[in-house]
Amino acid sequence: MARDTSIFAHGAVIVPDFVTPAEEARLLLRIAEAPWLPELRRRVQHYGYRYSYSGDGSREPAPAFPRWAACMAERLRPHFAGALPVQCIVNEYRPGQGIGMHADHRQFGPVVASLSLGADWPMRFRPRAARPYAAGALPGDEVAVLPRRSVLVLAGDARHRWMHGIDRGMSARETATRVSATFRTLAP
Ligand SMILES: O=C(O)CCC(=O)C(=O)O
Repeated sequence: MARDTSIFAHGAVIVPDFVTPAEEARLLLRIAEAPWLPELRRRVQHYGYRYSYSGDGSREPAPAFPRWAACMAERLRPHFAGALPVQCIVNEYRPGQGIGMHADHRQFGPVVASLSLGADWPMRFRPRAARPYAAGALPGDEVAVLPRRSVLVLAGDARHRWMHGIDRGMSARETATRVSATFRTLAP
């Protein structure tokens, strides 16, 4: 992928080792003991505000951030230009599970930051231009491995003009479970 067409030249950054192995283990324990929402093909937890997957732009209140999420939100502030993230989705991906190509709703703020836990997993990135929602590989897609304990920060064009997703074919080759916690502010 030519450097100037990469999402990493347009506002995406991977911050390695954002949490230590001991913190990762504690976070996974805290997350595992909380209730999961079973409404998708993967298990999720929503905090602060519920994210509407139908794309209707609704923003219903959700349970308050648990202590671990409040600590992570505080630690992520510098990546949000000092703003405190107020919405978090935890996603659990088992091998063969994924998340469709999407860009986050515009009612959330200009930065999205996703903490990866449990396993290194690949994520697909795609400019929004042509056939943005197609599953599987398209020419021009970029795949990057998100290392466990890292944070992926999407800002600027990477947030609004690119899509991201994990396709199930790709994840079927994985052997371990990945858990992510994605943090957002609200749009002004
Ligand atoms: O799993 C991730 O890192 C990203 C999750 C995501 O894109 C979302 O919850 O909208």
